[in-house]
Amino acid sequence: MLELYQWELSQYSEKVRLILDFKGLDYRKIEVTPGIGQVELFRLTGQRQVPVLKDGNRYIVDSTDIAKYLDLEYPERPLIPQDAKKRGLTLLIEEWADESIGIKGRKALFAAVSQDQNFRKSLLPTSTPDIFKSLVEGVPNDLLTLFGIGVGYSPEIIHSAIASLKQDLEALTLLLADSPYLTGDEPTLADLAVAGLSILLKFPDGPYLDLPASIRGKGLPILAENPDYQAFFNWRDRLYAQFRKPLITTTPPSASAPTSIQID
Ligand SMILES: N[C@@H](CCC(=O)N[C@@H](CS)C(=O)NCC(=O)O)C(=O)O
Repeated sequence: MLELYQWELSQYSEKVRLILDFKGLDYRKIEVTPGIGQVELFRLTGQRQVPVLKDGNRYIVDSTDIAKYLDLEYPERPLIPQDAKKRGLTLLIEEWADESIGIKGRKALFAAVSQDQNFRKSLLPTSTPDIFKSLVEGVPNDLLTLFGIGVGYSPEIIHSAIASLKQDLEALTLLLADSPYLTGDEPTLADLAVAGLSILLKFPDGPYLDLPASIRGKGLPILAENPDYQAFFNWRDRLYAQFRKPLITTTPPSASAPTSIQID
């Protein structure tokens, strides 16, 4: 069976999970322990980032390379269209999504947890003892790094990331105004990349992530609850309902629930 070395809260891992579900491929998740687990990952693959896909004795690193590998090896339900214009657009949007919402999403999540102590608390894994959850409520924002949430971004960096995410969401909403998918009438890698990478802007409403149910549908209010971008998030909900496999059990947390939260 395919194996995915991942973090549950990683947006690049989510992009690959969505692609695997779209293709109807079964896989086993291997939650990499930040730090020590990444040393092992480095030993196996020569780098320390997730996601990594293991197929037989092959390790494929990087969400884009994984997508291309899967399309080549498992051509059923193609991700990249043949038509030249659509193919070009798909590749362009996929690359853009990695570099824009993928990266800026971390900053939006950092801003969200900085503004909302309950959100911060609910991001902790379900297995965290209540006493520790209460402590986290009182933690000053600049100590968030200790919990692996964000890397201490400055207010200017956050402000500029949010301004540019607003433009991204406006652009995506416009692209989806008169077609069901980003490049036309059929779903492609462009849709799966954009939808999967956008989880940190607003977590999906449904039972898709092995994280506390209280974070479902939550995000930075200025993006997640902004009526201007509602059509985008509705589109994403539809895409998830169509293609993403819900978790079999969500509560109580399964044994594979992540034991730490790391998004960077
Ligand atoms: N270009 C990579 C980006 C992957 C990435 O940024 N992964 C993050 C988690 S979301 C990571 O592993 N960070 C840990 C590190 O850089 O040490 C991809 O598309 O897969």
